[in-house]
Amino acid sequence: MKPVSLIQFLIEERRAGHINTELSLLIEVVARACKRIGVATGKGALGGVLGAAGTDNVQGEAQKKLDVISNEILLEANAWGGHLAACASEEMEDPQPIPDMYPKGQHLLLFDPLDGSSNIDVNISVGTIFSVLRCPDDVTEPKAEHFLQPGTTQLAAGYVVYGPSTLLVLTFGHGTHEFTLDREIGSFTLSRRDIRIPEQTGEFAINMSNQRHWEAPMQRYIGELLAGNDGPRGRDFNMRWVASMVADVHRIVTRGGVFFYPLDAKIKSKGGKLRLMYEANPMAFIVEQAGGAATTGRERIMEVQPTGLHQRVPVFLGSSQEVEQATRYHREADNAQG
Ligand code: AFP
Repeated sequence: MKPVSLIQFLIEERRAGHINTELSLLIEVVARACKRIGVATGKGALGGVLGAAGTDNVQGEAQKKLDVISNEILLEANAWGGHLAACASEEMEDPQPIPDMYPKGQHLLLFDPLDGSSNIDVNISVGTIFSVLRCPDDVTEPKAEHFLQPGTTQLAAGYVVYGPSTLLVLTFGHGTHEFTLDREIGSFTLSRRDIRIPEQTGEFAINMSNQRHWEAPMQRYIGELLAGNDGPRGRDFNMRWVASMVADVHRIVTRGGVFFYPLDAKIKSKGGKLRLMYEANPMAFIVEQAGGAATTGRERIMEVQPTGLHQRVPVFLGSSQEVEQATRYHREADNAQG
């Protein structure tokens, strides 16, 4: 098969009427910025980019040097790109307007510039996650409220995983597709079109160290997986946890599986651990477009009406049979409590 570059693929999507020119050019800018982030993360200690930045982000988390570097690379690339009205990041409290000296576009971009950054110093895969929304027509200076659109309104979503190879996984709502960075020519090339996540799986991902803090339906569901062949599920399940959402989700997009970051007593007051706008929504769009499912344990993630730019939600995503079973246990428990 003749290799298909990302640029060719974007032109095909435009010709198919799935995206407009501005959106395809925006994705090119984001992909190019992620190539630069890949180079920076790849340098590691030799580039002096490991370790803490000495600052905290809006969530009160200690920032890694590469969190700050990746954020700046994405802001800079998208500022002059001319396809955005504004962007928002995990690393910034408020949306970043496009400087007046640059042309503005009709899109809003949200991103987690370096997800899993607590793993960067131990050389485990990390990634960039992004989501694209339309800027409301009558808005010239977007504020946080203009980003608060449910996941169903996303025009595009994607992640780049910086691992042994650098991969871009992307959806515009017409399937989910994977591109591998050809480091010799420096361009992303289509490596899998129309990815399908198997409905059934024998592999789950969750931070087991939080078990005692989970709600009863989560205890029940995971308890049954751990009981395996000797329990009501009648088959064994294996566990994986990288603690980089991008890496855990990419494993599921590649061979199936189910990922959970449920509500627990420790994070209940925050509403969850993972952020809705630039982690849960884009991953839900990608997974659903690959035939999987994504809920908060109670409702479809992409139907959650956002109330805050950095809002957190519980996340259940992956192979549909397991997401539906775990969600059913939570709904049954809620109904039983009346
Ligand atoms: P960092 O970006 O701070 O490393 O957090 C990573 C993350 O947001 C997500 O990528 C992981 O799935 C999750 O947190 C890991 O959480 P635990 O540290 O509780 O395992």
